[in-house]
Amino acid sequence: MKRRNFVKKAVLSSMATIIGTDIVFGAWISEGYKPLALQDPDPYKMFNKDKGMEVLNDKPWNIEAKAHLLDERITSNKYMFIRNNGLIPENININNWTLTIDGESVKEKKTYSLAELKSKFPQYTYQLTLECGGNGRSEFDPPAKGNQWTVGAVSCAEWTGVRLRDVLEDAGIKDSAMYIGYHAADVHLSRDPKKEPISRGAPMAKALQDETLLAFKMNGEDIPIVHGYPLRLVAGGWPASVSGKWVNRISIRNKVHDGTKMTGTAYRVPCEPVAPGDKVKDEDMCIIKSMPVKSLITYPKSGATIKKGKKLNIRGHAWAGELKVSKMEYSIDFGSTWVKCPIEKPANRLAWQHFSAAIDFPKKGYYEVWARATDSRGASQPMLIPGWNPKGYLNNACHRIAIKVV
Ligand SMILES: Nc1nc2c(c(=O)[nH]1)N[C@H]1C(S)=C(S)[C@@H](COP(=O)(O)O)O[C@H]1N2
Ligand SMILES: [Mo]
Repeated sequence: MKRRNFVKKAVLSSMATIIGTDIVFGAWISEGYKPLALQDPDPYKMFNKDKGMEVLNDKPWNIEAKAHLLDERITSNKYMFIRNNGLIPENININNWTLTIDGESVKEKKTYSLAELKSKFPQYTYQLTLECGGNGRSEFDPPAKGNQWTVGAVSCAEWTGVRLRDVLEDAGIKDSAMYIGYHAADVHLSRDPKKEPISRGAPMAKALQDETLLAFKMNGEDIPIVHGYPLRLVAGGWPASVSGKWVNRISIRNKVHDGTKMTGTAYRVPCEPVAPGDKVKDEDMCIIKSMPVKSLITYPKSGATIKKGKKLNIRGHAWAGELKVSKMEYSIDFGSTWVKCPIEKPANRLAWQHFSAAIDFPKKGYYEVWARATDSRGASQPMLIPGWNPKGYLNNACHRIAIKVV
């Protein structure tokens, strides 16, 4: 008799994790069979997301929040956007997960287990703003290819881990070091094991900052699988693509990292402004570093109604990449006049900052509330769409909500 191929225990347990409960007769599932619950998965259940989130793509999974869902001071998993370039790794076993530090500019190639990372190095917790470089892409005209993010590809969660710097220094950094590049366990859409979905990085100066973490906790718990469990690089203030999920190797490079989505036009903008629709040569595209100043009105939801004579309380967050937000203003007359409103200090460097205001409206009718942040170097958000670029990155135009006074 032919022996049945049973699914491996690890596969079974990861299927059970995704389904969210034990598969009681799981041992009888034959290899290659996908339980129905996984054939047409409900992303909201699978990833524990709020039903108000918007699925932009399912292969790979890309899911965004709406402005009013981001009202919390610290973003919880339910409202955190998902940006995957490939397939989520399966069969994660934290007991044999390792992180290797290698590259041309490492003094001694070293491999650490998760337990070693946690016990050998001090742990730090920071609130860190992660915004996808393509957040706001949907507004560009002519349109740019890629996920049509509106405003919801941003989060600020609390991350706990060890400093990347401490680990790199433990392995030893040669004078020739210029850049770090991450490698991760996710799978290319083609399932070709030789291809990486994404392998980006950052200059040494960013890698060595206090707040650049190799994180294993998000909001005090294990990082959710889709957000990089069991180990994730978190580099707040830069395009979130630098924050590699499921990281298992970091290379200290003696040149700008040349991994997947580091080269060509990926995560790059024209070095000099171009006219909308212009073709730009690869060599005229520059890597995005710090994200620009931006803000979001998270309360009330656009479309809210208020009684004449009542003040409208608004609130939201503002962030400015590597910089601080030093001024916050709102306008109710389509940007012709602006009123300053209070902006709180960040919980730590690279955390978003909270603002609020109480607004009086002169008479009944339709209004828009526009919000505008200014960074510590004096750069403000543009009122409408900023410089067009071929891939639709860095749209930091003022956020607007509609209000009816009745
Ligand atoms: N390994 C890996 N890391 C990754 C990605 C990915 O596809 N694979 N996507 C990047 C991009 S483009 C973004 S915007 C953020 C999204 O993080 P989140 O899904 O946790 O919100 O992760 C980054 N890190
Ligand atoms: Mo991204």
